[in-house]
Amino acid sequence: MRYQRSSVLFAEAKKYIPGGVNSPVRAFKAVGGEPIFIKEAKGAYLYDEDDNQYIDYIASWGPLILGHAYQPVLDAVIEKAKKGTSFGIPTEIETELAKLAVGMVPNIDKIRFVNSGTEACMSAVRLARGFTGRDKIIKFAGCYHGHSDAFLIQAGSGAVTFGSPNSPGVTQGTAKDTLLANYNDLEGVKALSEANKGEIAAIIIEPVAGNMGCIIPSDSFIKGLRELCTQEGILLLFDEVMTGFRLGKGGAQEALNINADMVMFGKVIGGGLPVGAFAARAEIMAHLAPEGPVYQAGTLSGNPLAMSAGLAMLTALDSKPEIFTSLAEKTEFLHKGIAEVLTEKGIAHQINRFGSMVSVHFCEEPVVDFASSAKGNNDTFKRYFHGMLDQGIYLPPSAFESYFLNDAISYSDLAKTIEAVRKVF
Ligand code: KE4
Repeated sequence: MRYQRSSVLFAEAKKYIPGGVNSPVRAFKAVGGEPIFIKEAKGAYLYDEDDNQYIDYIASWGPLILGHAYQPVLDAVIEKAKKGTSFGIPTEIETELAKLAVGMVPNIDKIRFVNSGTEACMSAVRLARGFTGRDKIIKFAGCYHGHSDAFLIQAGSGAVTFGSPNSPGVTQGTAKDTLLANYNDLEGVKALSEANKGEIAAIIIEPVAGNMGCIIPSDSFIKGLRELCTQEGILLLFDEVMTGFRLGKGGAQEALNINADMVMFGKVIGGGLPVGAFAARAEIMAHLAPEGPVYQAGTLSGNPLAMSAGLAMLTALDSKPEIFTSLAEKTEFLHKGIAEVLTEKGIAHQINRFGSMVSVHFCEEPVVDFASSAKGNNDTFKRYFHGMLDQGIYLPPSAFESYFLNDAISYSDLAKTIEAVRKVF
């Protein structure tokens, strides 16, 4: 049986770990069925516990942009581990990675390392509040910035009232400081800003969204946000946990030609080990402890083992920027191939793509925000996901996620993937 050992392992995992997973999206709740368990991975391929091979389109949700077990990262981590993994005392390699990252990304002078994208976004919001002396933030429905309380909020009752919790355990007290707007709706943001004049510390956004599938901001929307923030003294926070070091050296700021006030990173910056980061111009970062009063800390933040993976990864990307072009071309090839098959089969679909982020939505209307993305969350998607999985293609197990291509994927892998779509339909 194709998934026998995974099924046994899942039953065992559920005895000791809630839902059998350490992050909900892995449990296949959005697509049905049981998750597979991975034994190992190399390059573009995953191998599950039943020795099935898969072409991997999630790359651990983004980090492994050069493929699994990338040799230069392995070598760096193995060498570093022999000298100790963490000291809780400053090390030179933290400065090396900080210097490299600051050199690759525009508009940042200083960077603070943490251990996840959640920590990066949570800390950036606290710093924005501390820097501006304001309490409220605006976020967008469908954008995900990690699981800290301020972000687990859904639209409140009225268009310009505050949000309401979308998870038990998040208090009304927290929710009142988070305002909800819709992606690509600049008028809605302006209305919120007007109704809360002088009270908004930051607008936090995924500059190219990846948690509603891939959604690209309209030029007028993202430019309008920048202008509004400048005019109102609001900090524009780019959550580049997905886009950072994936869209190019300079991430979404460079790709969209928009200057953010703060940028948050995760995924690629850690090369597959737990690293997050947030960065800004010196004036803002000077407010962060121990230099300034805004507190933020972490036992394993900047640990040399994780830094060694991140340094090897960013060094590879910095020295071979053609990787970004090659990845974008592979993603375009996949997009066109899938679109051709779905059109030929008469399947209603939308495909959104930006750089090496792409998403397939089985709906009639263009996908430009959370509401339109939700229309693609249907049985056709579930049939597609499992049909591809059974043919050895591992896609994100949710209609609200993006594919993340890794550069180890070959054109023959892409061709196989397109052929598999044809077989499903
Ligand atoms: P982490 O705390 O999971 O490292 O990062 C949170 C985060 C912040 N910002 C953006 C734009 C993100 O995409 C994420 C995390 N992404 C999800 C995938 N959509 C992680 C997968 C998971 O939750 O297991």
